[in-house]
Amino acid sequence: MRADRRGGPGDGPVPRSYKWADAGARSFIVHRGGRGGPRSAGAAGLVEFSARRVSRHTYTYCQTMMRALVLLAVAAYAAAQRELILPDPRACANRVRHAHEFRNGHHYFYSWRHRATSRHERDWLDARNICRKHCQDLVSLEDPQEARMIENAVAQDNVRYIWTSGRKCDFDDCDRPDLQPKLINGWFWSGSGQKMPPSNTRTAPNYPNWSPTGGSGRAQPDNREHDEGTGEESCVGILNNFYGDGVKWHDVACHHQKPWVCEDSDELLNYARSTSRIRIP
Ligand SMILES: [Ca+2]
Repeated sequence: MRADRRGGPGDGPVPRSYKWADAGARSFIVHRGGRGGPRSAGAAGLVEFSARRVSRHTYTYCQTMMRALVLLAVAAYAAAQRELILPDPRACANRVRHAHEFRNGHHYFYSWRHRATSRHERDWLDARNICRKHCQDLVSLEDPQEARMIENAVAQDNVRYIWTSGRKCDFDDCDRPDLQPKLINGWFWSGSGQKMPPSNTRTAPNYPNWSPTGGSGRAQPDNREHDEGTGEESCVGILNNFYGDGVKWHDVACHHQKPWVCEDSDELLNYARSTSRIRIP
């Protein structure tokens, strides 16, 4: 089933490259920019030189144009470098807290329940940064109760899909034996840094709640886009019955745009409180 070609997992590939920076500067490939997303880092590939003989004037002109194109490519590449941001203490103090969802000392934020973001969808890194500005991060589902809380909200509000902070460790420094194979043992919650249980096991009913199916009919995570040559499915979304499978977890390419859920980050709250005189609740 390829219903995921419209806005969901699996949008068409336009190779881009940008910096992954939640644990240091790293590069990884994404396949579509989109709003607020990475911009062309491959523009240098557009620069081609004809082998035919040219006049000195034309040669100089071409040299100038090539320099300009290379500069444009460098500028585009620089613009494409995206990193995680530090929190803004004032934004932290004024963060929207959906108070009825207060758990283990953490407030949560549902993008579709807040008027200003109710229609917004962002790629995974942009969504993280929106959360981080407010001393939160994308939600981490470290136990079945928290997972049910978020999954129930997705179902009740009839939200098509959302981002979590789930991430596959498939960048530099992820070659530890205990993280192999990555599709089974390489998953962690980037919001809290906690490792997930192996994706092929269940520690409680429907936890972890990976879908038994997906775009190619295989159990998740399946890294389907990798097999199709269009990228890596390195981020974890919750999809609402997208494949007739109920509200389930899917590995999805990080450039896709989705609503999101933020959760208070103790680390970012402590940082903002220690570096600002603003009172942050
Ligand atoms: Ca998948």
